[in-house]
Amino acid sequence: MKTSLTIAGSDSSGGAGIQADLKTFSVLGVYGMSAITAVTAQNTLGVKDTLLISPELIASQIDAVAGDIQVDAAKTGMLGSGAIVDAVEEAIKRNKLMPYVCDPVMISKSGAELIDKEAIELMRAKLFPLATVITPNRAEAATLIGSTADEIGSIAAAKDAARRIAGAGNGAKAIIVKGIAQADQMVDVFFDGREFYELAAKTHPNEKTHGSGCAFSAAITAGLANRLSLLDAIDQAKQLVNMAIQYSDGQGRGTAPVNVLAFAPKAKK
Ligand code: PXL
Repeated sequence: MKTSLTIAGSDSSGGAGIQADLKTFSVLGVYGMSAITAVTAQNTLGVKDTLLISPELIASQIDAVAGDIQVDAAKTGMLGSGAIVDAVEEAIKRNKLMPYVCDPVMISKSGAELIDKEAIELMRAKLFPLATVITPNRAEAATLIGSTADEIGSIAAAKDAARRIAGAGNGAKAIIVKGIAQADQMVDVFFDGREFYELAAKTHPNEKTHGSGCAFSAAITAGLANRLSLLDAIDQAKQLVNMAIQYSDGQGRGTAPVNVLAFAPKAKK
């Protein structure tokens, strides 16, 4: 069985973060492992409290796992602070974690800030160059180019942002900018450093999307662990998230979590 490691925050509601990642790994037949960067007290209505784990304990979780079990692919999600970004960069290099998917988590669906400004710049400088792909949504891509989400409202603007973030040699090797609404479609723009690809799926206006970004980057990670090409891993992740939103089970009184079990293989009759 292939394996994946997620380096991310815990979401007590089970919809996003570590919990979304492990569920997604499982649904794709991958053995999941975790290094927890933060504990959030959270439900579908919002983040009530957060504790960042010490950089030393985060590094020690990664070293413990990777020192024993082969890691076929890794991802990062919520990192929280510059000191954590530093520790994670060193641990990724020390343990040669590859392929590595960087989800540049900045703000929760409910609007809570999950990382500080200084750490965003460190993440760009230290983690993007190590990543196989980075997976910003529109708002995150906008932050990375000093723009606003509204200004990345078209495919052309998303391509421009992707080129600016991935370009310049020392940037990310590949990038997917998520969530460009076009008529009744949600389009993600993938740039592999040479060519652009547009991945579209019908929009589900139910807004049951808590954890969609985490499930997406986790699905890419599991796909890479299973030795899919990056484009095939992204394509599978898009289908998984699309079904997970469509078949959300509707938990909670706020933004309901996605349901990654919707992508589970169906038993043959
Ligand atoms: O979806 C981003 C995200 C990542 N990690 C944790 C979160 C969230 C959003 O709520 O709670 C721990």
